[in-house]
Amino acid sequence: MERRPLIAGNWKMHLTSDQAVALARTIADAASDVADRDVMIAPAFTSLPAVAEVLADSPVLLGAQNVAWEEQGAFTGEVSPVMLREFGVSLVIVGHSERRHIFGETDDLINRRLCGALRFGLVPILCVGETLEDREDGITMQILEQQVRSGLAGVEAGDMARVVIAYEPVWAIGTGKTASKEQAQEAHRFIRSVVGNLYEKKLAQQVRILYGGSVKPENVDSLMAEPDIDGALVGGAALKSESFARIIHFI
Ligand code: G2H
Repeated sequence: MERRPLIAGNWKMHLTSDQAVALARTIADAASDVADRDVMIAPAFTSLPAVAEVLADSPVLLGAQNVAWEEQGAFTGEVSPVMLREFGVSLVIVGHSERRHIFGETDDLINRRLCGALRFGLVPILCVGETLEDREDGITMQILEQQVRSGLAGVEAGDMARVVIAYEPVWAIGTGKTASKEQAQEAHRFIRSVVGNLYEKKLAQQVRILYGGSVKPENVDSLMAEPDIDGALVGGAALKSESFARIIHFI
């Protein structure tokens, strides 16, 4: 089953709007020759309108870093899926480990965000991943299974085909440590099997599973060569145009 790769840049809480526009321009240029893969950048909410203008004639997709689940209402500090769509956002990250660990987002909250994204036509990127302690305790796969099952609760097969999953081992995020390609492949294959148990095997074969955690030009080719790795969610290296340009041109 051919799955179209997706390279997604997560800019986290970096860059003013002017800086974001400048970086988006260089990425749009760098991605202009890319036809066989998807490229996405997710700036801070405040930069979305300006970056959307830059990407208007570009194949680069606009993503957001989080989303609420209602169209509007008394949800101070949140941004609705409808508000994101207004600026051409098509994908949204949910359940990033920084949301889970710094802001205390629970599996239930993340599931609500994911279902809200789907309901309003956005593609959710559901992030899952174990901590170093989980790995050392030998419970990596249980944690991944629980996060995948909870994150996808109530999602019907028809919607599941649109969901993207990102495996991001917490110990590899922003630390410079990358999971070995064997560790990443093992986790990706396991996540695909969990999806296969929840839905059909055929559907699991269609779902894109990204790797995230210190992806850089030096390791992207070997990670992408693994059979169950369908793309990358890139943080630090997505903020440098040369690095990200090389990553989107992975071999
Ligand atoms: C993981 C990743 C992007 P980095 O958070 O989601 O960041 O590539 O800096 O580890």
